[in-house]
Amino acid sequence: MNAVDLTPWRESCVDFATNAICSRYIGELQKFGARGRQICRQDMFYHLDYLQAALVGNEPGIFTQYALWLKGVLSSRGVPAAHLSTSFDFLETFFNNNIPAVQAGVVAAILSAARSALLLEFPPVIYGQSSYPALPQAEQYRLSILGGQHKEALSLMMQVMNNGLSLTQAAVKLVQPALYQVGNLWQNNQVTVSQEHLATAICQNVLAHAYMHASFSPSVGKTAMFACVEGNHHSLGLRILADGFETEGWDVLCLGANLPMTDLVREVDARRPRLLALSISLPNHISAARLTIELLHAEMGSACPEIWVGGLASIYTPKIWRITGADGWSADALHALEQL
Ligand code: B12
Repeated sequence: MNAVDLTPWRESCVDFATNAICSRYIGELQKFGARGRQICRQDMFYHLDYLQAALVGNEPGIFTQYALWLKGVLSSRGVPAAHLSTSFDFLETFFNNNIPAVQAGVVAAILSAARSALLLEFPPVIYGQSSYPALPQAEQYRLSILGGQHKEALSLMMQVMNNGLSLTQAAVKLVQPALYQVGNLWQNNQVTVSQEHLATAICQNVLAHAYMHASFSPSVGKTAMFACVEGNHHSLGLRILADGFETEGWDVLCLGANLPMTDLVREVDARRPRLLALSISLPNHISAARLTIELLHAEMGSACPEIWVGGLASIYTPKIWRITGADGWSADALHALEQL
């Protein structure tokens, strides 16, 4: 059976569930004014995004992980997580009343697994484990980027490179674990969105500076193109990967964050790289990658380059990357370079 496509129902489902939840919790929501309703609505769209990702991946765990992650985010901000299960009830009611029974059954099973995990009080999901051990300096580096200590962060990066680590090793073992930890702290409401942005901006500068000090192998005469799929704004990991390829002698075209699908296809067709690397960070980017790859195959046929996917969304659910139709996957930039 093809994955149920919830797209035609998005607006009506979100309207229904938002109205229902706002009526149920009218007293509690009043203190947030019109914003309360807006946030509720936005959350319903997120629920549907993750529900769709679970359907596309045929992997209910994607939605359960999301529910547990969101429970952590909400509880750390003093929002009772009981609302979550009730929201899922309303989504289930909507689909029971609006889509064929077999499909509604699949949706209901995913929602029900998530509700059970919430009820059983499974611990919150943390999206922040690197596959390589972090360097001892990673903790100091994290403190520097969160404190806005740009020069200190840069000096730690240069120190580990002067100690013999390559640009990619330093990025994966110093910068990456520090940023994963920043994400965990944001999740627990221990750092603000501004601090997260500050930390990212410093890392971008540190990486640009470190690039100037990297060692580069002679050209291997191959070109790779790098892009975040449409909707993905997490471009820093992609940059580390692209810079890593460059140090290995590849010619690199890094197109950065949130590239519209049709523009990407046009660019790939015009430049004909040997390899295309697509980055996916949130589970709803899995569908975007799948659609992009389908479009590339349809437009380019046998001229389509080899395609790899990677990024956070591909790490926590084993083999989920296969759903995208890509030819290869790696957990991080070091792992990717080992496969060249
Ligand atoms: C910085 C950051 C942002 C920045 C990104 C800025 C930028 N220019 O990149 C901004 C502010 C834009 C952002 C926005 C959001 N973010 Co954010 N973000 C992060 C954070 C803290 C760090 C990301 C990062 O750079 N990591 C370090 C890099 C080096 O790691 P990486 O991306 O995994 O990349 C490595 C590998 O995955 C791999 N790789 C990556 N791409 C590819 C591609 C291929 C082909 C291959 C082979 C390998 C590969 O190689 C890389 C290098 O080793 C993460 C925390 C985390 N755990 O990552 C949260 C995080 C990813 N964000 C999160 C969320 C929720 C959001 C928002 C929805 C928040 C919001 N409410 O606005 C939005 C969504 C935006 C969107 N639509 O994409 C959550 C996602 C949770 C989930 N349920 O999946 C996280 C995990 C935070 C958390 N712990 O809760 N975010």
